[in-house]
Amino acid sequence: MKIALITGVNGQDGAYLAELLLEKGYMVHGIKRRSSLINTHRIDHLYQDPHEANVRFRLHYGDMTDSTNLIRIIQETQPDEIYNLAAMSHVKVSFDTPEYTANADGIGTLRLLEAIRILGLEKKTRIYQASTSELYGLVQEVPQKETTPFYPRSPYAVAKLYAYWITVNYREAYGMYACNGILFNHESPLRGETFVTRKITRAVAAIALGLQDCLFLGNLNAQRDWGHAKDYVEAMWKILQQDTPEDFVIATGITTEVREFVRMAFAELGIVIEFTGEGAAERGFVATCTNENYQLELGKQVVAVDPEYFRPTEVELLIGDATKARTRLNWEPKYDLTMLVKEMVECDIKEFEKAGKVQFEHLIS
Ligand code: NDP
Ligand code: GDR
Repeated sequence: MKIALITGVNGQDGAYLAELLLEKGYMVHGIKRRSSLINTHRIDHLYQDPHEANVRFRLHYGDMTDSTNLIRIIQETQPDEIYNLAAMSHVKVSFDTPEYTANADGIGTLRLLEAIRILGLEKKTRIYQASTSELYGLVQEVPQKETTPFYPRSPYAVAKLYAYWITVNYREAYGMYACNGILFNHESPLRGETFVTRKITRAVAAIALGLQDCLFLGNLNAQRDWGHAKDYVEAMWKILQQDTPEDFVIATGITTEVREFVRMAFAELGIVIEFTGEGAAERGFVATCTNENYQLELGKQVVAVDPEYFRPTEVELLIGDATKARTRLNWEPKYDLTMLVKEMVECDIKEFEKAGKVQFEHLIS
């Protein structure tokens, strides 16, 4: 049985990857941080009672800022594959916590690579590094591929740049099987609520259900190449199954404005939005609402720009060329953006309805 270790196992990608590897018959170890409230809801369905026989999913407390902890977990678990997904992954927040971001996202990757070396596992353990399209930052070439020069635009991206190159360096210096997956934005119903897609689909559901008035957003002009996290974790696995370690871009090749994502999400519920104004004065109004389940007043303002969400330096355009992954890994995304938006909006509607029902039951019992 192959053994995998996933850092950031309770994040969006960690949850989908753990599920995939368990389906493939792996023993899966995951590292999660201690938190004051339980935050394992994304992986609770995978939980196995450690007291039972043949357990194939185990969680370990750990942190990317603690070398001793990482060395001990790797020594105990002896993984064939490590997927380094743990990171302070919010670009805007990285401007508020730049030093911590460098430590966890940059030096954290070095700590894992060094742990493998210290334990003499260079020839046994393969490692996947969660690199990002944010490395491309200020546009140098369109579409962006493996050979496109990097120009990071945030403390997050700069930390990930270090992680990218230290992974390449350990591969070249010590012959380790260490790879970067340069993944473009990928979303799902499990996406954190403060990333723009999930913030939008949650707000659209809440507005339609009469639980929220207005959705406040930052830069509506930004363009992103959005895929589905389920497709992208499959690419991570494929990257570690090749004969030789290499880096791959994973993307759909289609880019869409934030504004258009907003339109698509409302349209999913039969609500047509019209935008007026420009920059910080831009607003979205309900033009028509054909879904009789949602009683939205025509002309109601449901979107507004709040400059609070602008970033000191922005990444305006991302569009990836995943030809290498398509040809060498035989990787192909199964979801398109329409399917993704539909799944996210439907899940958020269900979540609010479920929460409402629980509240109601609570009131009458
Ligand atoms: P999430 O933010 O959903 O998950 C990040 C995970 O890392 C969480 O489990 C978090 O734990 C954990 N983590 C954060 N800091 C530490 C730390 N110091 N020590 C241990 N664990 C930590 O991110 P995603 O799942 O979306 O992304 C996975 C990885 O891929 C990240 O590295 C991200 O930067 C990268 N990436 C993501 C892309 C995307 O579009 N989703 C695209 C390209 C790259 P906790 O829950 O406790 O905060
Ligand atoms: P990103 O994702 O920065 O691309 O990083 P995010 O969803 O945060 O932003 C995408 C674009 O939307 C614009 N935007 C807003 N963003 C947020 N979060 N909130 C808003 O209100 C808002 N309004 C407009 C942003 O300015 C940006 O242009 C994600 C993360 O998952 C990273 O970890 C990963 O490396 C990259 O994707 C690829």
